[in-house]
Amino acid sequence: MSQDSTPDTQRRSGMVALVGRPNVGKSTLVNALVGEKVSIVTPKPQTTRHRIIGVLTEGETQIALVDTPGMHSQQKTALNRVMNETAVASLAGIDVVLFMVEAGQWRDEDAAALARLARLPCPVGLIVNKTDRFKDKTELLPFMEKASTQRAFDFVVPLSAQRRDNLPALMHELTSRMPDGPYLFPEDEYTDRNMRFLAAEAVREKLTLFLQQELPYSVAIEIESFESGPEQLEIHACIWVARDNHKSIVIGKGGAMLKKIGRAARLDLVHRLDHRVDLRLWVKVRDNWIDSEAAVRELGH
Ligand SMILES: Nc1nc2c(ncn2[C@@H]2O[C@H](COP(=O)(O)OP(=O)(O)OP(=O)(O)O)[C@@H](O)[C@H]2O)c(=O)[nH]1
Ligand SMILES: [Mg+2]
Repeated sequence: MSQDSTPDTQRRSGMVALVGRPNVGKSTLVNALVGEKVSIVTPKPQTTRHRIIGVLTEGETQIALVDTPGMHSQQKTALNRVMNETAVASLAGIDVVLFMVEAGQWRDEDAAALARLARLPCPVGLIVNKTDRFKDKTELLPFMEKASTQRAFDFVVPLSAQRRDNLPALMHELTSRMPDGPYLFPEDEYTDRNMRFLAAEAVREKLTLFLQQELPYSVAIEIESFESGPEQLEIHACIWVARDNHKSIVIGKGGAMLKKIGRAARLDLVHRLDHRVDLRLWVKVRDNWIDSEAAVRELGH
């Protein structure tokens, strides 16, 4: 029995994984359901690199939402491969899988991601996200028809994660499928990740937002120290880049870009951690780290 008066026998608790190709809105949905910023979101594909759990406890049900890196066909670098492996490995021990696509778009990469779910023993629901892009919802019907016949899905929910539209319909589908049992996480926790991880991800989010093109894909953040002083959190983070010329781009003219990234990440962290934060950033080069599996794993992937 847990600390409050509800016996575990009346509770339900389970794991729900979100999968799909990059950029369809998986992390946005996890954040919308949990009501906290669990996972970083950017307009660029391949933003999420880790398996991150967002925890939602409501009524007598706890749902652990597992955000995964978008499954992609590109396997060029060791980092690409490790991200795909992470997505597939995240499906072990899952009670329900949500396969997400973008309203109106069925690409080869969606088909490839769905093929990877072929032998899953658990229920798989189809989530058609970004329905806000269709003013007239009847225009969505042919797409819904096409997407929902790509597999014998257990349920289909169209929604807008960004506008929080139709989330109750999804909650209804999930809650009824959660097995009986005690909570997997403490009720007051909303993620399995610690503050160090959230700090590193805040820096990576700003970097991805502010830097152009390919560069964000070859950057990793390492928290070198994280200390809680009487006044504020002291965070020292190293930005690892893969080439010498990347270093000068991240630093920017007179250090302007690094300052911009640091300021935005710091404000984010102050807001999320409800604490004063002193964030110091360094940029270091580790030649072609994204091509070395050892380096990819060493840098936290
Ligand atoms: N219009 C619209 N945009 C959305 C919606 N949900 C997410 N987006 C946008 O889609 C982009 C990608 O969102 P993410 O949540 O990072 O997508 P993801 O599937 O986690 O991407 P990866 O981590 O790269 O696999 C961002 O610009 C979001 O703001 C939605 O419901 N409507
Ligand atoms: Mg994501």
